[in-house]
Amino acid sequence: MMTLEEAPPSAEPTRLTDDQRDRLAADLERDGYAMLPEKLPAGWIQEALAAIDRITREKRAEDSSLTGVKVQNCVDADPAFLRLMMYEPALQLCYDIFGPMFHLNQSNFVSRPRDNKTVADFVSSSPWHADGPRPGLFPKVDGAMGLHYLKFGYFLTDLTHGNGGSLMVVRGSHRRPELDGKGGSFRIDDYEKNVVKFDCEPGTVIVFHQAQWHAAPPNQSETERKNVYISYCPTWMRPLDREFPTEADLAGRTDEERWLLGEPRPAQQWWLPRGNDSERMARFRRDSQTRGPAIVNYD
Ligand SMILES: O=C(O)CCC(=O)C(=O)O
Repeated sequence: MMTLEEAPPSAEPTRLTDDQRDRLAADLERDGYAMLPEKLPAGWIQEALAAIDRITREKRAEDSSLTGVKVQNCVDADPAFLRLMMYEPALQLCYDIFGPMFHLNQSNFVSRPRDNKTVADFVSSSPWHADGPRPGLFPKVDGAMGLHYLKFGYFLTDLTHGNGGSLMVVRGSHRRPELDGKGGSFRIDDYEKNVVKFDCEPGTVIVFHQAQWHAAPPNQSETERKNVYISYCPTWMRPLDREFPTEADLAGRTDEERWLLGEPRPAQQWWLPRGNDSERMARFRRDSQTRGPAIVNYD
């Protein structure tokens, strides 16, 4: 396997082609998840790892009992995560699914060493669930869970050794009620043939539907597992784990970052675009669309 140092120095991610977008959309529709065709550029991985290591060190210095560290809303914690929020292939897929009116729903990182804890608290490990909160109570569309947000997992450390606590999903489960309504009597063995485990290389990006059943077992390896999750939802949905920023918070942000972070605006403008709102994310349109007029016109 290629090490991070040996990886070609690709400064920026490669834009998805329209064919790749079609394939990813089909994978998402059928399976509820997809693996993006390219890994994160090596420089992006290194920058995110440096940020995770710095913050994790600080947290452990404040509380020496900490093993795993999880930081919610990490885009506010270091520019490396803000850069991940702008990952072009992710924003292209969001544009395909939500159109121009989407924004940041959630961001977090987890640094997970082997800690021999058995509690599935989303820090040491994560139990089987669909994302919520209380996703079973979300409105259904044609009997199935609608797509409320799209979640991207950025796996920054090696998981190919197989016992690092890799993300697992149940293929196709986004079309079923949460854990088939079994609650405490749910047994993953009943779904064995559809369980997919991402024992992946550093830089792998997995996208999944929020209704996808997923879990991550404890890390039983010597390699601390470090990853970032970033999700996006339509602008009419309130973000899950963050408040909207003030103008002062947004100082120095680009136009696209301001849009994704949720710049202050009149109430109705969260529902329908006004002025050039539907152009703010225009560069994430399909190549076939960028040559023509905007496809969404609400006026
Ligand atoms: O631990 C993991 O990788 C899964 C995290 C998770 O299930 C979640 O954030 O909802």
